[in-house]
Formats: sequence, structure tokens, C-alpha cells
Amino acid sequence: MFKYILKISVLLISATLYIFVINQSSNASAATNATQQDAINHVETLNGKGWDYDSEYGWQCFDLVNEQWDYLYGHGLKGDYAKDIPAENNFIGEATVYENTSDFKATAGDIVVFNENYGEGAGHTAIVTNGNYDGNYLQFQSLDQNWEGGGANKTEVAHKVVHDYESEMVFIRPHYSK
Ligand SMILES: [Ca+2]
Repeated sequence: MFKYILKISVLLISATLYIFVINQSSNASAATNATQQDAINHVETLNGKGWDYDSEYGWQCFDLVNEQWDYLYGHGLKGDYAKDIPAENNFIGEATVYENTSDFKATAGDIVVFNENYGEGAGHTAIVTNGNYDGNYLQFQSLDQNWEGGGANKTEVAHKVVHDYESEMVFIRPHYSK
């Protein structure tokens, strides 16, 4: 009898561990529980304040995007510079990365990444708040930090900026909850 109890206990512990491991691995690349509207609402809570996600270099553009990503997924994005975001992260299960092709249309909540021609070589990143600001998909509006260089000295809070679509831009769209 004792043998059976021992066997059953071992089986139960194994099953529990197995489920734990499966949950952990799926959490690593799970879609967000937030809907797109939740994400949009959260972006608005970031507006008008300064954000220093990594407690370094003041209110950088990357800090703002990491606040949003952490809200969605419980972790920040990797990369030393904003321009590195598309290459340094594994978005499988979390988001889809789009090149800015001629027919691409950004939507609110997308993360936009600017290349090394911006930010004195570091690139730039922001959160799209309106993918069609001008009505012809030539301009989008986003929530930005440090667009004007006031990040390091904490003089430029998150604020909305209208940008032209540039061919080298990359857009990252979270997989939202329905
Ligand atoms: Ca910072």
C-alpha cells in the first residue's frame, strides 16, 4: 500500500512540475491579455509624464516603449539602442514585425522603430496613437519621449508627435487579446 502511495505521489509531483514547466515556457512568449483598446488606453496614461524604465540616462524614447511593453507582457524589450529593437528581440508569440512597405498601415498601439539616421545613431522608437493622421497614410501620430533631445535632462515628458512615414521604419504590432 505504501508503495502505491509513493508511486502516486511521485506521479503527482511529476505532473505538477510538468505543468509548471509548460506554463513557464508558454509565458515566455505568450500573447498579451490586453485588448488593443486596453493598450490604447494605457498609452494615454503615459502621456504627459516622464518615464525612466531602466533608471539610466533619464527619459529616453526606449523607456517609454518599455513601459508599454511591460504593461502588455510583464517584461521590457532588449537592445542597447532603439534601432536594435527589431533584431534583438524574439517576438514569436508576442507580436508581428512589419517592414514599412508601400501598403503598410500602422494602427494605434504599434511600436515604431526609426533607424540609425535618427537619435544621433541610436535610432528612435515611439508608440503609434493614430496611423493615419493626415488622412492619406503619409503621416502618423505617436507618443514619444526624447524626440527633441530633452530626455537625459528630464525636461521633455512623453508627448504626441506627428511623423512622416519613412521607408526604413519598422512597426511592431502586439498580438492582442480579442
Ligand atoms: Ca532611462
